[in-house]
Amino acid sequence: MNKIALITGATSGIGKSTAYKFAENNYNLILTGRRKERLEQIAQDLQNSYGIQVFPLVFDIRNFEEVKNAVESLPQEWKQIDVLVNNAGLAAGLETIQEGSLDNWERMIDTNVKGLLYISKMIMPLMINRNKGHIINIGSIAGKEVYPKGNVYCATKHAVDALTKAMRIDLLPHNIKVTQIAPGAVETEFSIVRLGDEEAAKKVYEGYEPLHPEDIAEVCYYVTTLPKHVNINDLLIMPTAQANATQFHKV
Ligand code: NDP
Ligand code: 8X3
Repeated sequence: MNKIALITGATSGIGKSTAYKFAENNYNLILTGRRKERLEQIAQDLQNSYGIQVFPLVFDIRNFEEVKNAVESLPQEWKQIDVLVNNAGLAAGLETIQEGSLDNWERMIDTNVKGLLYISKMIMPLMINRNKGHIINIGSIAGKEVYPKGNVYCATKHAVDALTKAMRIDLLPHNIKVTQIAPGAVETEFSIVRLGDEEAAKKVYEGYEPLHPEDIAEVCYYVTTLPKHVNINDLLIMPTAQANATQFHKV
């Protein structure tokens, strides 16, 4: 029987590539996001291309009732979740902390921190019941360092870093692996969402080769392939042309 992975934020970028990587490796997939049409089109394509089954769940991860109803709507056989990829997330704005907007702060905290907690709260008991599972949290270089105008986004990713460590401790008796994958710059819709401007977003990746979402998907799958007794706790993955949060070699 195929294993099951639930990937949040699968309508785009890292989540979407991760869905293709797990599908290639015969996982059945629960894919989530708010954009229903995209999710259904991706689900159809994965089913046609890889002969796996996909269960799309459309919800806003910031709303616990929606998250709860969605997970409870899964048929029993779909609740045997082997891998949870906590990927849905975003940055909103790039402003000094004194100029930052409350609306942007709330979007980031509600999505990146509370959303990750909401979906985990629904899935952890299912894993505990089966005494197995693997949770992969997508952190960021922004969860390891703080950079100018990164303030609240960096704080949310530092929270992901802390929650990953906390999960590893509290889930220890339940045989559940917990891994953080923390990327540097990856070219996705991330900067379009952050800056609200496609031209400005394009410039973020000019003059060097950023990571591609497939690079992260590859590693995300790799960490699930290790023997039962081996867990990768934390991986910081950068473009070769990026040394840390702020230093790039651009030509
Ligand atoms: P994208 O914008 O391409 O993808 C973000 C995904 O998150 C989308 O599928 C989106 O789905 C989903 N999402 C956002 N808000 C919500 C919400 N409220 N409810 C449900 N789903 C939501 O960006 P990336 O692929 O780059 O981002 C994925 C993760 O990687 C994020 O956690 C990001 O912080 C992290 N990251 C990104 C880096 C980068 O440079 N790109 C580097 C390091 C980490 P929809 O809009 O359909 O709801
Ligand atoms: C996204 C990468 O450097 O913009 O997490 O914070 S960065």
